[in-house]
Amino acid sequence: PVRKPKVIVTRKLPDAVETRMRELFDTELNLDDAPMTKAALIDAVGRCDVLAPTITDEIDAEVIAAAGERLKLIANFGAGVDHIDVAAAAAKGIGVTNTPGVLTEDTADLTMALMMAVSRRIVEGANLTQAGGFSGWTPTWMMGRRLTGKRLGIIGMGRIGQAVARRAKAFGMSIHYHNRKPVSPRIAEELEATYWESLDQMLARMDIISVNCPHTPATYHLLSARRLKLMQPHAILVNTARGEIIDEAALAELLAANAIAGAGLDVFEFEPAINPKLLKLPNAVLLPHLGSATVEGRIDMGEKVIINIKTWMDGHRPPDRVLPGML
Ligand code: 8YV
Repeated sequence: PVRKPKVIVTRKLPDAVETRMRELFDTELNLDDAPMTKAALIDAVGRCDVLAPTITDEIDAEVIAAAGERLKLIANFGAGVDHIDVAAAAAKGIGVTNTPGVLTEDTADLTMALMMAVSRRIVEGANLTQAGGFSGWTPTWMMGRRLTGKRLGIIGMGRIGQAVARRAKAFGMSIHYHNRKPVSPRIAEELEATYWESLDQMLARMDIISVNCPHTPATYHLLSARRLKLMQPHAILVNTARGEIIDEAALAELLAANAIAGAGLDVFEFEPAINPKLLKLPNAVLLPHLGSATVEGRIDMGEKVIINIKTWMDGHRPPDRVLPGML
């Protein structure tokens, strides 16, 4: 019989996923569910065929250098792979896969939820009401801003960006986007989306900005202090991608000064640490990285990890291979 590959899973995954992995592979689970230390990761890559990490594992060049002969695949549980040095892995002949597609709709839903929460002051209103602060309706009570008819500028028009666009279109918003290149004419027509080659120009004209691009060296601090200042004072910024894409300290300053009206953030530059200024702002809605956090989504992500490992095991190219320089 063929030896089952040794798979080390770095975090607690949904039970159904862990059960299936145990059936298929010689699976080692991380039972205490704490993020792995660097030393634990270095130990793990030295004695497995496949590592199944998550965003909380920094698989840098040092970890890759410690990989043993056996390590052939890093099957990430998640779409973003900015915590993995994909080029260093490729140089050692180690493949990297991710889980795109299955978290698209959930992340787009959460993007809309943040947009609505900020524009309609939902968290502020809910907190006030539960604290017993609803003292009676008045015509000017807690007015927010309408989404219908507003201009949404999407940064990064991949799967998630397009799913946000579809939802926003149904809300009666007009769709604008900045991307490395325009989407296909068919998609542009379906979404009635306007392409902005210049991010600066788009930022200056939008009512809402949604960040939906991956974090790469090219997008690190893409929304720098200078660019954030181009946004209109009534504009709202939503980020369900990666914190590193925005200069978080600069954003906190601008929100505090009401130079940007509000922000809905699911991700942070130094996650899980959050700029303390943001924590105190009434115009910021902050979530603990929940983009793909649905029961269904997390099971689907686990299934993708399994399919990628199994395909590789069977001697084929895994469907979700990430290549250096691809993102
Ligand atoms: C995950 C994510 O929660 O897929 C991603 O890129 O950010 C989230 O869906 C996380 O990455 C899991 O590793």
